[in-house]
Amino acid sequence: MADKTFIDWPFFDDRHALLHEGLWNWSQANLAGTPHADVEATCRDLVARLGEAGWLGLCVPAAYGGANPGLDVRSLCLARETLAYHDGLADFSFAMQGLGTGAISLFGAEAIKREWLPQVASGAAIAGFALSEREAGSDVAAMSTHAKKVAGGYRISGEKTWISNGAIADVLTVFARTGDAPGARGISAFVLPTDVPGFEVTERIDIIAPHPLVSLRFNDCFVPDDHLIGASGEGFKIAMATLDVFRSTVGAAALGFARRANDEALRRASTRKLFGEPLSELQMTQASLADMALSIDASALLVYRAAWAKDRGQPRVTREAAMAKLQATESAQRVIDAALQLFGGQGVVSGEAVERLYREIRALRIYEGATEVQKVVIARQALAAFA
Ligand code: COS
Repeated sequence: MADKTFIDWPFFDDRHALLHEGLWNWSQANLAGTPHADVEATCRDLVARLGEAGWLGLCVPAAYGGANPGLDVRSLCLARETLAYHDGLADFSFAMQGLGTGAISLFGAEAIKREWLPQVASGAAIAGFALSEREAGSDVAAMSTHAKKVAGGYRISGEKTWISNGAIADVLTVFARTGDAPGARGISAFVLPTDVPGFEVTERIDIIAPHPLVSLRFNDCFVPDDHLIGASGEGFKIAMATLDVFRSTVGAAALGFARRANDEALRRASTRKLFGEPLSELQMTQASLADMALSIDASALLVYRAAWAKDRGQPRVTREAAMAKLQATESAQRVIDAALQLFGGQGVVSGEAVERLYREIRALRIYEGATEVQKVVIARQALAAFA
């Protein structure tokens, strides 16, 4: 039985407990056996079903068809944790609706919000976030995609890679260089409907746990002036502020994977006999199970601390979100590895839950800011606070 006692922690309100229970029950009824062979088709289907059931409303503000007045990070984290426990692509499909429109919700023009956010909340439109490039991943300020100011708008040219949903999205948040300012200062954020002429999917990327991931090329794509998000040159800060919201949710997804692995391990330890007794009677098994329980609670405390801090109005949660993502993703990898070890040879059989989790968790230590980036962020914040 999955541990749900954390929902009584003081980080949460009654509405969070209701959300958790409702989404847990929905996931139990709807996500078992989700096919992963054709990831694009599955993600389209998941977005439609998550939208129809009302869960995508958590990804946009209430004024635009959403569930809460603003982006409630505790709700986003609870949703990702619960969906990840049940199915990695369900978590992914949910998360991208939020990340793909986060910058629009936080900084977009009113007309753009009205055009896209209700569609994203209902599942009628799919969203994506186009930041990374071959030479600009961790060092995102090194990007070379550029947007040239022309009459009535901008023309965007360049290439992006590792773009989730890139081939199935209806709308992307795209970051591009405007003007001549170097590094972080010369970047702007745009809304790009993917039916614009010149938009091209150049490559589908097959990864360890299949997801709809692609490389893109923008061939002089025109977007009107009001598709600029925030002010020109503010794109780097907009990207970082958006990641401040969503990095904790990556930690929450890792937490969901870890909780699932832990439950699989507990079931295995209770039922598998070894040397004439249940695996759970062996002290080395108990040590492993104790480490898992400790890691999971430590991660949950950091994830929900970061989410709570953001929800109560703390303007920057860069440090808290970095700690949450780092701790939850790194420790989930260890929890899942230990769970797989308890399964012995059965653990590496394709289709076994722990085998799937082992592949699913790996990318989370890299995307939306690799562990090494989170360490840089935490150290910089500690040094700045001391100065
Ligand atoms: N919120 C608002 N503004 C922020 C911010 C945040 N969280 N973080 C930084 N900024 C601002 C800074 O205040 C600074 O503004 P000023 O120039 O006015 O002082 C500006 O942005 C540049 O910040 P900084 O100097 O820290 O930028 P760096 O180029 O040194 O980058 C790291 C710092 C490495 C932390 C950043 O590039 C990063 O997070 N990289 C990972 C990106 C990522 O997640 N990639 C994956 C793509 S998404 S799948």
